[in-house]
Amino acid sequence: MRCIVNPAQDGHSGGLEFNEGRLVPCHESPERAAMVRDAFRAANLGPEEPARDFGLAPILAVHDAAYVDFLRTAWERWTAAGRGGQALSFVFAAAGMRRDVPPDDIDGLLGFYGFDAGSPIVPGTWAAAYGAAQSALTGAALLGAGERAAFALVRPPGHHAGRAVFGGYCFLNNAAIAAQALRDAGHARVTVLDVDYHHGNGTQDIFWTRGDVQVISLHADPRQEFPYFLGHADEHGAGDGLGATLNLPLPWGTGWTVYAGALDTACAAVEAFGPSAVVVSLGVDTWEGDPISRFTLRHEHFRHIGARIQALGRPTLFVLEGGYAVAEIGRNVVAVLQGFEGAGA
Ligand code: OKP
Ligand code: ZN
Repeated sequence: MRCIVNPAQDGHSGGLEFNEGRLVPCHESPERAAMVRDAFRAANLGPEEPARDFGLAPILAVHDAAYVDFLRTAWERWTAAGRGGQALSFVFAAAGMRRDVPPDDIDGLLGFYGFDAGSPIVPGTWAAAYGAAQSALTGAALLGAGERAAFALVRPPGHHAGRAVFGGYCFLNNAAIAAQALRDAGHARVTVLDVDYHHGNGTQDIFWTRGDVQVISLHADPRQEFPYFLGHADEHGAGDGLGATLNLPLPWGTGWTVYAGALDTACAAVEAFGPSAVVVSLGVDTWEGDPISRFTLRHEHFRHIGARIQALGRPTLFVLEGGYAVAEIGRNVVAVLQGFEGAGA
């Protein structure tokens, strides 16, 4: 399978996130992508392919125009306010406050559009997020050209980014943008299957009322884990989308046996929905040694995840999400792709 790469992604770098009471270097770093690329090369999984540029239209098909405008100009506004360093929210529009009047001030805007203090905007953020979305779109185009599978090696990740919200290291929802592009290319039903450790709240938000895009997420229970305020089992979608959202929250400490059962439940739901393409939000922060997560999957289990997804028998686009054990992220991602390809089982 081909691996879509885009050097623009490396420009989102050097930020600090607010973590356990201190500012620390962002867990989500350019080295992650370099490690995955090296592992993909070493495994001889296929050629690398540069991202093509599909412009803003496919991004605006899932994101709010004013939000995209904010992201595009946030760094400019930050420097115009005399700031350097990085732009990070310190105030948020919580329950009981107004959401209908966007502030003019950059600090207010950061809190209006952001939902956490862990997603700094730096000079290269917009170009990187835009580049990642273009990589995902290139992957969708490869499926359109008849490829059975493709891998978009993207960062920053996307699944926490909603229609008009950033957070959880995510700015543009790469998987959702690709899923919508597949819809627009003629796939009547598309599934986004999210196996990242964290709930894909942004993807759920984007397709909440849509019956044509199924959103399934296996993740740490939001009672215990980020993003805390979405991802419960009783969320099923609304309107035309009722029944097209499936959340499978799992407790801290979840290992392969329980995880595999939930993955079977997820895959049965995919079969029942009957999509003609699947987009996988591929996070490997479910690994036992991940520094910010608390599942206990072992390296060999990632191959099983890939094999189970392959058994769905649908054109599949893998889009990278999380995984913060930098030294291990490459081999864990590659194990999923090898499991899918049935290589060296
Ligand atoms: C993004 B993706 C840990 C802070 C965690 C947010 C995690 C975002 C994960 N103390 N902050 O889903 O992998
Ligand atoms: Zn994650």
